[in-house]
Amino acid sequence: MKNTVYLFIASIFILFACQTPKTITKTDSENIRLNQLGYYPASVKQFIIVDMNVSDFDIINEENKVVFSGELTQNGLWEASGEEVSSGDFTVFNEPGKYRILLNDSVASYPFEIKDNLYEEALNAAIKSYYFQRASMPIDESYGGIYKRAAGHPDDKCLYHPSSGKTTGTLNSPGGWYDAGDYGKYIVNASLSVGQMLNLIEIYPDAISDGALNIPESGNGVSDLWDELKYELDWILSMQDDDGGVYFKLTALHFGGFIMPEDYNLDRYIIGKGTASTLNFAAVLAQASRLYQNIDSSWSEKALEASKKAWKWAVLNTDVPFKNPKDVSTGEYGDDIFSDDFYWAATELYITTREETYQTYLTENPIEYAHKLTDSWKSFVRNNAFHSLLDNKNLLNEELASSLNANHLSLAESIIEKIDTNPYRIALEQYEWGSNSDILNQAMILCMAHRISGEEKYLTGAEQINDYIFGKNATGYSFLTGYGSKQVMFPHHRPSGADGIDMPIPGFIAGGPNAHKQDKQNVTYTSEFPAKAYIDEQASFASNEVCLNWNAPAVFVMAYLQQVRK
Ligand code: G3I
Ligand code: 9MR
Repeated sequence: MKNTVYLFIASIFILFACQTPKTITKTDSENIRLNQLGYYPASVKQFIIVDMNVSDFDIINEENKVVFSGELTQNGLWEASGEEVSSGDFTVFNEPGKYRILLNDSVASYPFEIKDNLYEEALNAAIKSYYFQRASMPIDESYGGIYKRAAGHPDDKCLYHPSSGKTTGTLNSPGGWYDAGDYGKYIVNASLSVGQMLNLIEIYPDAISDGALNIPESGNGVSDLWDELKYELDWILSMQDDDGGVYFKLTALHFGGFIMPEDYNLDRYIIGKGTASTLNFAAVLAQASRLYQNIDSSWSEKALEASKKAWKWAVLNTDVPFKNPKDVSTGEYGDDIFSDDFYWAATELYITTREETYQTYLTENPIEYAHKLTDSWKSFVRNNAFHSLLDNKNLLNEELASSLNANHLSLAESIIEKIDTNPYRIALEQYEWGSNSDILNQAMILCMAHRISGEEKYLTGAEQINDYIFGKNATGYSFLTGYGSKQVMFPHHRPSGADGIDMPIPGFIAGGPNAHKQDKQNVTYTSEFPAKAYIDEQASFASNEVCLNWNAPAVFVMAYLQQVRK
């Protein structure tokens, strides 16, 4: 029996090897949507065909010879994109190499690879994008190459805006990362994003080695990811008032022009102080405190003290939302529900201190186990908490541990069900500002489900979703700058726009399709469909900006896949 199978495989191989190469009349077809980086040998390998009447496909190698053939499945109309969709699957073909998909003997896709270590470079770039966002220090040529630049924003004498509660003096609050395409620094978004990546290093402390990123700290004996996160954590730590409350943001009064950081000419202010910023600060510093204990014990102690002090402030100030004052128009990151922020802070404080009062808080104040889409800086804090708890189940009472486990798997199951019924084999039907982060957060949830259950279907789901980011989507773009065949060239990112270099700085996830098109006065969208409401123009801040909290889940998902697939 075994011999017959071998014979069969060998004859197919010979059949393919003897054929004459195909004559391709059209390459880089926009109608074939695939992961433009490719697939790990062991991965699910799917692609999408839109608006073409075809029933089968071939995979061709670099000599244009067919190495695999398969049938397409008709998936029907996708209302979000207005396309007739079919899909192909060549999961069983796992021979490393460079290939294209071929339709009708003549129409070929962008090239892709089947290989080990598929995401290594893209992952490193996605982390290094944070280095390029560093405030208050130059990007030297030895680390930044052509993207070298002078230091911007010393932020050593920031003025207090009255909304901070202070009217005199200045705050020294240097360093940290710029939030996005703008040069602001915002505590809630910083904390959420660092928290998501701390979730990664709690699971895989060695995911990124020392030296992998070529940053100034490379070679110091500490993982470059840990070093990069510490640059932001030190800034976060500087934003606490003496009474324990944490300022909301450090920005100018308004967004400035598309100029380099070093040319920035607006006064920088410390603005607001509220419950969300204080609790998110408490959470991420408690989380970091336990993880950095062996790296810098005195910093770790300081971080925990600051975290506890912040918690105390929040307990006395349970409902202080932040709203932009009349004279301020930089990012608002509005939120007026704090139960999830309390839950995240209590979670991290409990895991780090093991003090029972925090676990009691969690048990007495349960929150819905859900993934609430959009605005992850406010909606995903709960998931950060769940992920930390799932990774420290041994510290929890049995009831809490088992309900979290069951709830996570049923959340993951609901995502899988959506994938199975969606023509693109993804789980997102709603396209809002930063939709790419919604989709990556869904993939992150599936990675966590795989981690706690070991079930392959969750990993498959995470890969199906992640393929979307690299081109299996209704726009055909690969959304990580510098990667893929159809690249984002004009992100709404001030340094990329102002540096005079054609290629944008690599490693940034663009916001993605946004049905609400809040920037439609600045740009002309070409489609009415939500999943196509994206435009690669610098002016499109609502679909083509970059942002800390959009890169963070990309880092988690790619690093997770690298760990389990490579
Ligand atoms: O969800 C509602 C939807 O129900 C409603 O129909 C629609 C109508 O316009 O609005 C939707 O809400 C939008 C929300 O994003 C959804 O995510 C808001 O209009 C929109 O204003 C809001 O945009 C936020 C944007 O800042 C403007 O405040 C983005 O979420 C947020 O990610 C973005 O964050 C900015 C920072 O402020 C500054 N730094 C860059 C960063 C990224 O763009
Ligand atoms: O450039 C700003 C971007 O960094 C912000 O995230 C975005 C959020 O509202 O706003 C952009 O600034 C725009 C402003 O909001 C409206 N007028 C056009 C500005 C961009 O040119």
